[in-house]
Amino acid sequence: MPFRPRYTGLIDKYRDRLPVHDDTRVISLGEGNTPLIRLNNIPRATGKDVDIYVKYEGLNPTGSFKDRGMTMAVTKAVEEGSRAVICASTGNTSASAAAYAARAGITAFVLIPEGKIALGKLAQAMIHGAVVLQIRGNFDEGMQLVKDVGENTPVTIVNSINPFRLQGQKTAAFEIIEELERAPDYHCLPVGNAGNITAHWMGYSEYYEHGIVNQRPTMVGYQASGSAPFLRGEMVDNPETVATAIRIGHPQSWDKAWKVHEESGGWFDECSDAEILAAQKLLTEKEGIFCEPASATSLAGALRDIRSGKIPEGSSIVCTLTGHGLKDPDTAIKQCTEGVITVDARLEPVRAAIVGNLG
Ligand code: AN7
Repeated sequence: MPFRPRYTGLIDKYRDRLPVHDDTRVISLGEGNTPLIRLNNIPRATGKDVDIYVKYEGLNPTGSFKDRGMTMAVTKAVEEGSRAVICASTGNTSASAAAYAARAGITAFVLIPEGKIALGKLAQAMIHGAVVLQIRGNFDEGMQLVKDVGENTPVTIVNSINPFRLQGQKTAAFEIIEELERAPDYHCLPVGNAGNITAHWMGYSEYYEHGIVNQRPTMVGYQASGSAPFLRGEMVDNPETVATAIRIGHPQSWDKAWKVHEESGGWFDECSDAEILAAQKLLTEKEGIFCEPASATSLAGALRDIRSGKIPEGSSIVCTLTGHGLKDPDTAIKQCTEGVITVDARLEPVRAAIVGNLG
């Protein structure tokens, strides 16, 4: 059968800029190449003259940006002869590791905090056949366990401490530059372990150093208030937030992210859970874009900084929407106070409900 795929994933696309060989067996699900969507209604409502774009990473194969890093990490693990990968996760890394391990025909072990990962992510890890270890503890404790067990067990760690992860994730910056034909003025991201903000800066810097662009963005990282070690200036032992993806108190890329902060002239700030959920709802209702709560942190923070003028008028801003809204249906439904209207299966009550809601 003829098969001419239109797009074969980011390793094929950016082969020259990634640590792979011509004969490397690539483990791919067609990740990357996600839409950069210009917001229409939300910028107008700020009353400020700004261009806001969202990079919709929820449209990756497993529904989050983690796939960019996982295609690299699993490709290299297989190349090195590994038969198993392992990660600790707040959910998305485990979903991605499970899928790419399945694709490669190897085993995935995932450590997740019991009761604290969104339903969709748990479903993904389970259905792809990962060995799921729920720990009675949080992500940070799981991460330490993974590091400890990885020392003398034949498993490859695929958390973002694996350098191939960041290599894959830097390609998001390449895509943005190619579409805007320049770097944006500001790039806003949610920050948990701070691997992604570091990877984006690597990508922007690479294109800058190779003369493809003559400017790099100011990098801005937003954290949930209950899980904001970069704001506290020290590790947080009992992180809490509705945005479970970023319920992380001991970021693994601590030093790297402070370097990004310094080199890009950017800043960190925090958003309350209420602000995060409001931004998630705003995006769904005003733009038709559904991201998970953690992802909305980038927009929540950006909107505050646009309104205050910290991000000046005339700026172009990219907000990364790191994961799909369907990952966390429970939180989405809880936010919808209007609920659902139940009626008899007859014309009159249906018509009455429509007329009563035409607004
Ligand atoms: C939707 O899955 O750490 O700052 O274990 O799932 O690079 O950690 C997830 C992180 C943002 C934070 N948005 O990125 C995991 C995990 C979403 C995420 C982040 C995560 P980093």
